Amino acid sequence: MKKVWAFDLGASNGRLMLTKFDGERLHLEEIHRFSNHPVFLTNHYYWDILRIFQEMKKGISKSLKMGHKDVESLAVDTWGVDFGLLSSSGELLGNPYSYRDNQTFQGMEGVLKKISKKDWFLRSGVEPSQINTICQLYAIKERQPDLLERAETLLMTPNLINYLFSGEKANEYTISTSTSMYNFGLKDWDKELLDMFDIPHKMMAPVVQPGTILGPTLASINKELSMDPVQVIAGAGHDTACALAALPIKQGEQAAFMSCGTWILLGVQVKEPVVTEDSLRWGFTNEGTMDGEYRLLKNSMGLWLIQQSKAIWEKEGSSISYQEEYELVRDTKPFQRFINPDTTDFLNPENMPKQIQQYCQDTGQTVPTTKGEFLRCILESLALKYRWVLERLEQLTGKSLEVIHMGGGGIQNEWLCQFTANATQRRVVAGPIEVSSIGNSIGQLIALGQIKDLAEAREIVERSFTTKVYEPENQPEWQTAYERFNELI
Ligand code: LRH
Repeated sequence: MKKVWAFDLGASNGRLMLTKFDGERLHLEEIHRFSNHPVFLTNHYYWDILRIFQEMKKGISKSLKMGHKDVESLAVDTWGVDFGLLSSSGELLGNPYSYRDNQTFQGMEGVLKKISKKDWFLRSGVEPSQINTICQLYAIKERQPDLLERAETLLMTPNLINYLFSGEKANEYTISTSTSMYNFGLKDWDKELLDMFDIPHKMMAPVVQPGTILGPTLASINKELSMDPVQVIAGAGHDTACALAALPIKQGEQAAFMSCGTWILLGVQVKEPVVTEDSLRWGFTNEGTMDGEYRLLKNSMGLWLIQQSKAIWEKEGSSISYQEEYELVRDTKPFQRFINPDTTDFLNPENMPKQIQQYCQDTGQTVPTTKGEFLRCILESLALKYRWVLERLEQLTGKSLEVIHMGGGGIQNEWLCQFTANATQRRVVAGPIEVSSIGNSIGQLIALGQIKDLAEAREIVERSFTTKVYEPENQPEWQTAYERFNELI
């Protein structure tokens, strides 16, 4: 029985899973879960990386106390685009910023003064968007040039944590492709682009392939946690790459994948990046997969809209449970109003429900007032947007996509799954929930020689976890709704 620790850090919580592989099946056990939200201070949003690391160590201690002493390795996957900077003595320079910080808007304006959206996309395959690493770096350079002058190494978030565990500085391929600074043609950091923005090449720690074994945990960590060293593996560092690796897509199946969390990423795996006028115009992105191919996908707003609405309701003293949320959606009249979930208005507003009301008012629709109306409006709009994305994915790849594999925490929202099936008129196969942790574990088990490749890994996932199928229903109503939604966006 092989055992590995998978740390999966999301933009609302982080967790440590112990994964056991008996040669046939994967067995996942949640060891530790902690909340993780950007912290607002001095007018900026930061990640509390020290607390995150502390919680990760707490997770290991818990696991050891539970008797898991023969764990082989650990790997970390996180959300994309963010990073930490290290000084020449290898110490962390400040708290990493969150991509939701406002500075990225100015950063994007600056970036676009130097490079056109088209050139940006042609080089990186990544949708020009203010959340990308390049915009953040630009903004930091403008606001506090001394920080970048002092920075000797830039490590993407999962790689920063790998470094804290192992002392090894390396950026992993899948997460590096989320930055806009990785050139998919060169298969390396884009030195010309870095020059354009005065970013020293040597600051960018080298890119290593998913599954690179970085080395054992540091002696100081082993001592602090009273543990035997384990191997630190740069599995797939990007949570979305992990999610795709762990969806039970069969070989030859005409399937789209959907990784459902704070963001929802809907896409297909392709052999080469799809970098065309259309993919640029429609806002698609090409990021790396665990097996060195590409994820052609759209970064869409996901459960963030609901999470942020619920946060406001909680502040107002009227929080709702998941069961109440389910009933409110069930009992609310459908198709009254829609939003385009992917406008920057919804990226980080102070008050999400108010922002939704504003949008409805500006677009001449009735304004939602009850919780049920907000929730229905969000969920229906998300599902309709996924149809929009799916149709364009079919056009871009020339393939008809017959089934959607959904995974991630978001699939616990049954309305999201059913509405997606209804809006797209495709069968939805939902599961597993913990796709990123499973993908993370698969990356480690491939690196350790326990699993041959992703095809074998997906068969193992299929044997190990249950899925739920949602068949499409109510076709005519969703068709009319889609026509209205299309006019709106
Ligand atoms: C989802 C995700 C997504 C984007 C965003 C910043 O967690 O990784 O793929 O990169 O975070």
